[in-house]
Amino acid sequence: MSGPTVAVLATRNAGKAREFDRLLEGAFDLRTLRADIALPEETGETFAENARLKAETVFAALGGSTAVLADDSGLQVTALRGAPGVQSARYAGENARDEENVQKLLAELRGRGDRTARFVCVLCLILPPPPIEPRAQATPGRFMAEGHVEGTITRAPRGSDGFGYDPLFQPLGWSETLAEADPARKDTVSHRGAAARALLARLREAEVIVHGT
Ligand code: ITT
Repeated sequence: MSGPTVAVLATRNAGKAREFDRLLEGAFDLRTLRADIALPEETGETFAENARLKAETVFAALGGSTAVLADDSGLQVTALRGAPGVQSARYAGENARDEENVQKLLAELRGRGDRTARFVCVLCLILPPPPIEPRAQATPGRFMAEGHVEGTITRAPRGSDGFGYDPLFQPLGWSETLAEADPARKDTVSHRGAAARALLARLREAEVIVHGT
C-alpha cells in the first residue's frame, strides 16, 4: 500500500513548517525546501497571487513531478487600513526579525483606539499530473484555500511560543495571545489551521486524498 503523497513546502519560514507538520500529518509526507531552490520575489498585491507565485516557482524548479505547497499569509490591522498585509514579513525592512516587526507595529498603533486585526492565510497546492498517456494532455492540479482569524493587538508582547506577530495577537474571546497558547490550541483557531482544514476538505471532495484528518 502506498503512503501519503510527498509534498515539498515552498517556505523558508520554520514557524509555518512546524504548523504544517501538525496540521497535515497523515495527509502528506512533508519535505522542507532544498537550500539551492530560491523562492521568488513576492511581487503580488494579494496573498493569493503570492501563494501561487511561490508554489509555481518551486513546482517548476523541482521539474514538475513533485507536489508543492506554498503559504502566503499576514496580518491586516484595521486602524492601519490593512497594513502590514502582504508586507508582514518585511514590515520593519527587508530581512527584518520578528521582534523588529512587532516593535514597529506597536509604535504605529501608539495612541490609536481601534486595535482590531485579522490574520489571513492563503494556501496553494500544486499536484503533478498523474502518469497517464499521452502525457502532453495531463495538466497539474492546483488547489487554493484560505483561512482567517479575528482578534486584537495587545499593548505589549506576551508569550514565547509561535512566531511572527503571535506575541501581540489575541484572538476574539481569548485572554491569551497566540504565543501564550499551546501550539495545538493555536491550530484550532488560526488562519493557517482554517486554511489547512479547507484544503483537506477540498482534496477529499476531489478524491485526491483518502488519508488524513
Ligand atoms: P515564506 O515566504 O518563506 O513562506 P515569509 O515569512 O516571508 O516566509 P510571508 O511572506 O507569507 O512568509 O509572510 C508572512 C508573515 O506574516 C510572517 O513572516 C509573519 O510575520 C506573519 N505571520 C503569518 N502567519 C503568522 C502566524 O501564524 N503567526 C504570526 N505571524 C504570522
